[in-house]
This record gives sequence, structure tokens and C-alpha cells, in this order.
Amino acid sequence: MKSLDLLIVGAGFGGLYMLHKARSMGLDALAIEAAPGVGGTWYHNRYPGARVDIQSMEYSYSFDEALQQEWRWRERYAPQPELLRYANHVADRFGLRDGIALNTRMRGARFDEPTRRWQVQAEDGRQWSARFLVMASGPLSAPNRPDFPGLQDFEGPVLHTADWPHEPVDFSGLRVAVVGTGSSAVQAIPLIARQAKELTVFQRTAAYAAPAHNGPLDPAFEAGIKADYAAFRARNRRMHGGFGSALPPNPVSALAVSAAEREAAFEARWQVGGFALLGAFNDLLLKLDANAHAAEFVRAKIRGTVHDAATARLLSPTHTLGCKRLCVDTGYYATFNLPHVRLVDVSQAPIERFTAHGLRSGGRDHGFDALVLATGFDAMTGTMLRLDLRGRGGLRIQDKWRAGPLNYLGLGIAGFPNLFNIAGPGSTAAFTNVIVAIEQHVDWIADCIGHMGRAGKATVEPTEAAEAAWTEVVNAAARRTVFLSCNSWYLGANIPGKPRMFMPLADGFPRYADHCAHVARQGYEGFVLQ
Ligand code: N01
Repeated sequence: MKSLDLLIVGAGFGGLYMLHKARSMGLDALAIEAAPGVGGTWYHNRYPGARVDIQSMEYSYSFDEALQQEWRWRERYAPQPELLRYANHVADRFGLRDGIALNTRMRGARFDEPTRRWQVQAEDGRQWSARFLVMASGPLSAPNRPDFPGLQDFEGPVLHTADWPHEPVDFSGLRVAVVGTGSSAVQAIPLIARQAKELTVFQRTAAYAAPAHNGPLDPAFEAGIKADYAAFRARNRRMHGGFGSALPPNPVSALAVSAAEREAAFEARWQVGGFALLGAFNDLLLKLDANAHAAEFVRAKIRGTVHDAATARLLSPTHTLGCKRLCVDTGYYATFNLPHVRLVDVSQAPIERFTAHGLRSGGRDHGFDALVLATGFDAMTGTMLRLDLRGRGGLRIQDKWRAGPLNYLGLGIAGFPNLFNIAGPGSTAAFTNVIVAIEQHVDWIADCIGHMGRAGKATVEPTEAAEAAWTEVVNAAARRTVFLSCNSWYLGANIPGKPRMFMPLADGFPRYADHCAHVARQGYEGFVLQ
């Protein structure tokens, strides 16, 4: 069994940077990756229209000045193929390939107390012994495939947005069904509609989508940022979500201005596009009555776009804006004006069953030739809970997390010494430009490992008390927002039977990062180092 300092699970943006960082510290590290290539999310989510919803100049690594200067993004919001090229470029540029075992799916890992090492097994039987185990397996990496009755009877192809085929998919001449209307569906639907003979969209909850206004990246804008990229990154790291410093949130309450001023502020942000809308006022994600104004603004946009009044009504969300992640779109609502596109509401009459040639819902049969499941993910915990992961005393992660993903700072788990989690529950990653979140996590983990070496410590593990207090910090942060007012993947509400616990930290990245740094300065307060 090969012995390592560090085993990293995943070679997406988290795993790649962790591997580079570990090697730069002289550690013997290996990243195992289930896919045949690097890139994680951007390897798997190849559905038509897949692109990032944070601007390219921000959704990229900041750890290397030469890398950020030399890489040229083509569009304001990078599409999936470009992001995948970027991940591959990083793997080559930093010579990471020989530290990555592709086609290697983790089966499980067990903490061996006598040796204080993790014994890690792959599905194919290979094993490693590692002092540290870093989970860079991603918060949105376990596709959710609802257990629809009769799905196996459907005779056409069944695709999932998060597990899209690598060969080109051609929907020409086909009647296509899409189930789901979250971020993935909102990006895919306009492009599928261009090809398909007929498109039927099955909607359980209507989506709020703000326009991306995507386009070629302006070279002058790029040059302006590159003139002092470090300062631009530093400004973004002080923003609530780790991005958007070019247009900071308006520090005014939506309730403190006239209706006309509110409308003008919403419209100005709508013209900027993407998440800018959520920063039109400082309380849109904190107060339901402030939020209601922004929600109505988007509904008016939908009514103004969609010609058929009944379809517009159905497309208009009634839940709190931003409570489920705001979608960023290109032509989503207008797609429903096309004569061959139909919207079917499955909120009242859920999908009863699939048949050989379609599905039955609300007592009606709907026929189609190909099915796209845009049904999202078992988010934040799904990937880890599918592993046979056992900590101290054989404690299974499934038992530890029976009532929800207990952790400290999102980084460590009591009972699982020397295991670190990147961008998981308990951290702000889901509300942050995730690359900013990843860099902060990796740097913190590397500092902790460095500290242990200098202090001659073998293990680091949070106390149960620190973990319990942190769970309360996460819960309290959620209670101060509007995020508890709807069913979302943040709450585990999209997966039947999953415990309801608000998983990400809604406290803002700067405050969280400062707190993690404070914990480190205090000698890793809340952790036991032995
Ligand atoms: O998944 P989702 P996603 N019957 O969970 C519906 C990131 N992302 O892949 O809302 C019928 O949002 C479900 O309905 P409901 C981003 O963080 C980013 O779209 O549960 N319908 C919903 O409409 C995002 O938030 C980008 O009632 C069912 C849809 O399926 C996250 O990934 C692009 C159903 C799932 O939506 C997840 O997005 C893509 C059932 N049984 C993703 N089960 C960017 O833009 C589920 N649904 C960067």
C-alpha cells in the first residue's frame, strides 16, 4: 500500500489547487479523480448552454500572478468548454498530471487509530495510506435522479444535465422533455428549443432568472483589471460573496425609498445583469417585505416578455427571490413564446409515472422521444454520504451526519481527525465565488498542516463543543436572512428524506475568512492538536 502525506479526493478546481499547494510545501500528495479528466463540475456538466454565473475575470484562480496575466477569457461569462480548457491548462502549467490518478473512484476510507493514518480504498481495489485526507469532491457533484415510477420503461434516451454525454447530442427532429427549471434547465432550455421539434418543460417550481447580458470580453475592461489584478482580487475578497466589487451593493434599504426610486434601482441592476439585482438594496436577502418588491419587479419582467398570459403566470415564481439560487439566463422566458415549446405545471399534479413513450401527470399523457433530467444534485453532503467513510472508533459518516452535516468551520469534523473538507457545508462556499472560497480553504488547510509540522503534532480534530457552537452560528446566520422561507437544496429540501438543516453559512465571505484566520492565530482554537 503506497504511503502518502496527503490524499486529495477530486481533481476539480479545489483538488487541483490543493495538489499544487501541497507539492509546493514538499508534501507527497496524490489526487484521485473518478472522471477520465480533470475539471470536476466543468468536466461533467456539459449540457448545452452550461456556463458560469460569475464573471470570468473573477471566476479564476488568483494564486499565481503569471497565470492570471497570461490566461485570456473570451466571454464575459465563460462557457463550460473554456472552463474545462482552463482547468487542463492549470494541470499542465503547474505539472500536476503525474500527481493525479484519473478513472479512480473512491470507495471509502478508514481512520486507523494506532498509526493515525487514513487507509483509503478505490473502487478498483487500489489502496493508499495517507496522513491527511482532503475532500475536494465538490458540493454539487452527486446528481439527483428522482425515483420516478416507470422511468426504466421509457424507451428513449434519458440524459442528466450533470452527467451529460461526451459525444454530441442532436435533438433535431425529436420531441424532447425537460424535467426541472433550476439553473441548469434555465441555461439548457433555450438551446434545446433551437434544435428540438417539440419541447415540453415540466415545472414544479417556477424560477427567477436575471439576464446574463453575456458577450465577448471587452479587451479594455480586461486590460484595466490586469493592470493591477492583485488589488482587484483583494477588493473582491472583501465583498459579501467574494465577487462584484465593480458594483458594490447599494447600502440603502428597499423600504426607505419611493416606489419610483426602487424601480429605477432594480432596472439599473437588471441592465447590468446576473446577480447585480440582489445588490440593488441592502435588505433584499434579509427582509421579506423588501424582497417582495424585487420579486414583483422580476414577475413584471416575465409578464412583459411572455406573450401568453397563462404561461407567464405559470412562469412567475411565488417564493422569495434568491431563496433558491437566482438563475442567470440568456433568453429563458422568451423561449416560451416559441410555438413548439410548452410548459406543464407539475406542482399540483406530480409526475405519476413514466411510460414507454412519455409520462403521465395530472391524469394526462405527455409523449416525447428524449428526456432531459435537470433535477439538480444531492447537494453538499450527497457525495460524501455515498462513501464508506469511517472515522475514530469506526464512526460512519452516515451516522455522524444522520441529523445533518455537523462540522466546525466547514473544514473539520469531530471524530474524523486529519480530514479536511473544501467548499462543503458549514462554510460560505455556496454563497461565494467558489474559486475564492476554494483558495481560502486550501490556504487555511496548508497553513494548518504547516503548523502541525512545526509543532510536532500528529493529528488535528475539532472538539464536539466547537462543532455544536458552529452549527448554531450557521443556523443563526440563516435565521437572519430570507433563506429559510422556501424549499431549496441549501436546506436539503430537494431530496426526499434528507434531514432539513440549513447547510451553507450565510454570514458573508469576509467575516467567515476573518474568523478562520482568527482561529488559526489562536493556535487552532476549537481543534485538538495531538
Ligand atoms: O438544480 P436545482 P440545478 N419532480 O436543484 C426540479 C449550480 N448551477 O442543476 O424547485 C419535478 O436548482 C426542481 O424543482 P423544485 C447552482 O448553484 C449553477 O439546476 O425542487 N421536478 C428544480 O426545478 C444551482 O443552484 C449554474 O420544486 C423536480 C430542478 O429540478 C445548482 O447548481 C448552472 C423533481 C432542479 O434544480 C443546482 O442547479 C447550473 C421531481 N421529482 C447549476 N426533483 C450556473 O449558472 C427536482 N425537480 C453557474
